[in-house]
Amino acid sequence: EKPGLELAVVSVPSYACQRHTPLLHHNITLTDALSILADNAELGENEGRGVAFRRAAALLKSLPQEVRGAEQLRGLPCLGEHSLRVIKEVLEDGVSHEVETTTHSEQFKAMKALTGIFGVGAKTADRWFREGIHTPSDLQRSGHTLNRAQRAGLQYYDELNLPVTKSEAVAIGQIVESAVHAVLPGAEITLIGGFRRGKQTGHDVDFLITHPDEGREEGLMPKVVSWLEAQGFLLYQKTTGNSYLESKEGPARPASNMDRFERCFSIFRLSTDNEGRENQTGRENQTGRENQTGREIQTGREIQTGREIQTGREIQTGREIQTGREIQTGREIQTGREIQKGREIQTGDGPQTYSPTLTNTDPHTHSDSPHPLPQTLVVVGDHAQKVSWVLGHSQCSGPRSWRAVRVDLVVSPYSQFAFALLGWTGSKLFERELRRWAVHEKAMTLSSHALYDRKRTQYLRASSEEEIFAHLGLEYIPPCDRNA
Ligand code: 8DG
Ligand code: MN
Ligand code: MN
Repeated sequence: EKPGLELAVVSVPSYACQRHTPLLHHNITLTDALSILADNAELGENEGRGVAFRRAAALLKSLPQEVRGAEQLRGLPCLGEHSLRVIKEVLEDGVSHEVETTTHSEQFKAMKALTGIFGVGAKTADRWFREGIHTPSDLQRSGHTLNRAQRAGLQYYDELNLPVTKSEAVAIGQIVESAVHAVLPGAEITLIGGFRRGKQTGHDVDFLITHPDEGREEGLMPKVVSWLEAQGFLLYQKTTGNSYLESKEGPARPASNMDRFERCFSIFRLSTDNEGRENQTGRENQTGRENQTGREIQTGREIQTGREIQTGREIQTGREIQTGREIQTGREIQTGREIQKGREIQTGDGPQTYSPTLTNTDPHTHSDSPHPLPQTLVVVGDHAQKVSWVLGHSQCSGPRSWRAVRVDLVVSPYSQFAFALLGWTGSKLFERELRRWAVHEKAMTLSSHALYDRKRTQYLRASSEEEIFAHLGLEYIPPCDRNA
């Protein structure tokens, strides 16, 4: 009668890094509910509670089939009392009261909207919320002094909350490759983060850069950034130097989960039409750029012709397709960010346009109404400048042929490459579980730099991810199965 009752007797290991967790799984309704509660806990700076919900969700993601009844969950690890209660409610009633209350709460909606601004964390968002600032437009109007990251975050709010597609990631990869090879021939560039795990969309694009001759990679990031800046590819960048060598802590005792590689948080300016792509920078008279672009035009970007972007129809369709599923499942408050988190099935290779026009751009309310929000429509007089962030550009001068994309670059010495690769491929929970496994089960300390064996008091070398899993006594889990 109930297929899958045998789930109860299947033994499931309790660390996510011991399990295969594919991108597509069988319990989306349940994991969506739990992930909203995890988000809410994290926004309330209750990290422990957040992790508990994330672990429960990850367990469900790893199950070979759909859970139909709570009795199937008996004997499974990672399901705390609270998570179990939520799961049972969803199984029985289709929804969880707590999840519904959360998604409709003013505070949750505001915190999601504000932390959706690049450069804004939970603490800052909470402070603003308590001052009555609930949306990016409230913030814009407030006249608050913002740092450089936040100003860029506000300016490109809409675009940065639209999923980055795989083909956009590929195009960015070609630009990064050009930059890196221009300043350091022989350097190797690897796509990391969610795209390496097989996601079709992401909230950003992550790259790891190294060079086989150890030492050649030193000081690489500022050169790459200068090159990119000179070519007009960067809308924002913040580079931080390698602090690993100077650090007194040593890799065995990292101060936090943050690593100390040379890295760059950036916002790229990516051309979105064929004309622009012929010289990616959008600067008309660049020379010698033909070889960089010849291939990009062929990368399945047919729907991105300038014409289509200019027609309001296409743009609106794009948004509707991206949000359609959320509407169906009553997940009104879900934003572009959510869509990126494991909802790739729906977005797929869908429209890659963004909205440069006055469509409804508040990600938290747009599916409540198919009509544009008044706040984004009032572009008259003094308001014109203030709402210009909604348009993603400073002048209301019509459509443009590029979009902003968040890009993370990391440089690692060759000898640490495998650790950096493992540490930056994610998912975040998978990484966390790897480190927890290392400490609690193996008395080892794992970071994105090294693996330290505390019993043998020595570092364990590895030149591949497989070797690291082996050192840890774990079965090798390929990137596509690290979607915990
Ligand atoms: P998304 O962008 O598609 O939403 O997903 P993602 O690619 O998995 O998330 P991400 O936020 O881009 O993070 C990618 C991986 O990088 C993830 O495993 C977490 C890891 N990571 C950071 N910051 C740091 C850091 O400072 N140190 C280390 N070691 N890892 C980090 O995001
Ligand atoms: Mn990413
Ligand atoms: Mn990232």
